[in-house]
Amino acid sequence: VRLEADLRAALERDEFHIHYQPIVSLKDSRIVGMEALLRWQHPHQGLIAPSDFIPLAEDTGLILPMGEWVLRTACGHLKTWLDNGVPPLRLAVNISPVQLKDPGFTDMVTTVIKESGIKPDNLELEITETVLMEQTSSIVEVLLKLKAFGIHISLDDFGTGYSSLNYLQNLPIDTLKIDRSFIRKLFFNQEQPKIIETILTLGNNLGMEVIAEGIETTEQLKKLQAMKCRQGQGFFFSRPMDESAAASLLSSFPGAK
Ligand code: G
Ligand code: G
Ligand code: MN
Ligand code: NA
Repeated sequence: VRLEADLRAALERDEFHIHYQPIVSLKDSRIVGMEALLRWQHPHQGLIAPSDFIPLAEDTGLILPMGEWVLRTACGHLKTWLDNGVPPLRLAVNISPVQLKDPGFTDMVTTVIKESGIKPDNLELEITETVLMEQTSSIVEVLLKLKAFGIHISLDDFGTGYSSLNYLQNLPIDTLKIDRSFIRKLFFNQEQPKIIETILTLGNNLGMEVIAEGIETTEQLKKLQAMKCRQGQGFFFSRPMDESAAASLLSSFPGAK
């Protein structure tokens, strides 16, 4: 209960921060995007990870103002980077299923984009498979509207949920993010690379971009390059960093697509 009260106050007290992790081209390590990752600097408990407060935020509905804050703040950061001459890159923002089900979601997103002055093409919303399982017509409608507005949609943690090939075909998904558990197990046995290859083929055949998450070693990178995986993310390239570190990395690094 204490945490819930703290969570309510956190937005007003400016205790939330966004960290950024680069998404890179595996061919040449150029930065093609940045994923926004929420952090809570609690006054007494220190840094609290999203997995420790997002479920509570979802249960209490606080995820709505919190998610709007994340989107607005991250779009503002992106605008500043672009205004400072950083080559075009895509901002990836995680979206909770609770947000997707909120009737005001589409309007909120389009308003924030217009107000922050970025192009919809510069924004990718990351959703998880579980939300698609429900396949409610309202969620399909929301995704189609966002797509029509020019926003990209990616499927996060791909392969861990109850993937249905049906929704991949019916929904406007632009990008599959292969869950990091597959990359971690890459050399555990002979089947693992085949699973990743199959996801790559699936994505390619459906005209989707595929991002390998959780790349931590040169060996993993080399293997993924050999499999013709084009994009990746992980501690091997960079850990998530605060906005000022992200801004200086971007200005020293030719990004682009
Ligand atoms: O950054 P970290 O590994 O702690 O993230 C843990 C989980 O929290 C990940 O699944 C990530 O997608 C999720 N997450 C991070 N930031 C946000 C956010 O702004 N909104 C939502 N809904 N989830 C987030
Ligand atoms: O579920 P989602 O993909 O949004 O989760 C993002 C989380 O994954 C972030 O909290 C980030 O810290 C974490 N992460 C990013 N790269 C790596 C990595 O190479 N290894 C591990 N173990 N975690 C990572
Ligand atoms: Mn994510
Ligand atoms: Na993921």
